[in-house]
Amino acid sequence: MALDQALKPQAGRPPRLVEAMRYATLGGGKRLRPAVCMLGTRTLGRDPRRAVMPAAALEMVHAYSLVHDDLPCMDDGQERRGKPSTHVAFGEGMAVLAGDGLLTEAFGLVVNAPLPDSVRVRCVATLAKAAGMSGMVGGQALDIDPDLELKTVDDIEVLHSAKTGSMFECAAELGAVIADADDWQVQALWAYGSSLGSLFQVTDDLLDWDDDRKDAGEDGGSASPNLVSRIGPLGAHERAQRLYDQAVESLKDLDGTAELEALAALVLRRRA
Ligand code: GRG
Repeated sequence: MALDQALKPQAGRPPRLVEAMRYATLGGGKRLRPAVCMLGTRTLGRDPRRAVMPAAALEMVHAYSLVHDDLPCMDDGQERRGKPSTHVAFGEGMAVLAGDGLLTEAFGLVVNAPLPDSVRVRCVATLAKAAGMSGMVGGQALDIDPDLELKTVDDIEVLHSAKTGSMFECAAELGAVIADADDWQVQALWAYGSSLGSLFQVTDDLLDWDDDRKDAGEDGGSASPNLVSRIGPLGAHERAQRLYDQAVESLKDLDGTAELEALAALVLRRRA
């Protein structure tokens, strides 16, 4: 498995750091972003194995974001994927470094993927944009900025689209780029990833929306704004269905899209 291989203990790699990076990345997680990437490549008629290393890189960037998001200076999450979060298991300093290591090694993985130079360069640029300040990190910055009041549905959607949506858009776009797709195909997959990312976030908010949160106030005491508190559970379910329809509609000019449609249906109906 590419992730296991990328994170192998080796001479020169401090064992405890490798252990923390493996802990954060292996043995859990739905692997949604790599699935989107590899299915994107296959949908466009290429061997999905071409996408293995960029797909593993997407998961490493995702794992890093979860490690850092769980830190006491962010969400202070004590558990992740049913286990103590990385800083609880390894200490804060090691968790920061594990996240840093995952982000850095992810780019190394893309650069070393057995793909044409032009494809690798485009993958690096796309991943950097999605993970960086106009993507996931930017979204997280909006989320923690005490001077920003994110009250309206539009505000929350801007935040979600950057923080969560960017990595789904990136996954789908990488799938197309790796398949040497035409521009219109890249655009179609990007649009699919965009709707899928929003759908994922709505279902995430629905899953988070339990009685404890309602009791604790508008966002249930969470640092992060929840869409369900603004539009209600029914509104959120309707929105999820609309986003699913939109994701499927984005694929209408492509052939062989059953797997991507099934993945969107899985996200629509997910319970975890
Ligand atoms: C700290 C740089 C930095 C970024 C944090 C993505 C993110 C930005 C924070 C994660 C916080 C969070 C729980 C957001 C909700 C959406 C989300 C990304 C959920 C976790 O993704 P899944 O369900 O996770 O795909 P698994 O465990 O299945 O991989």
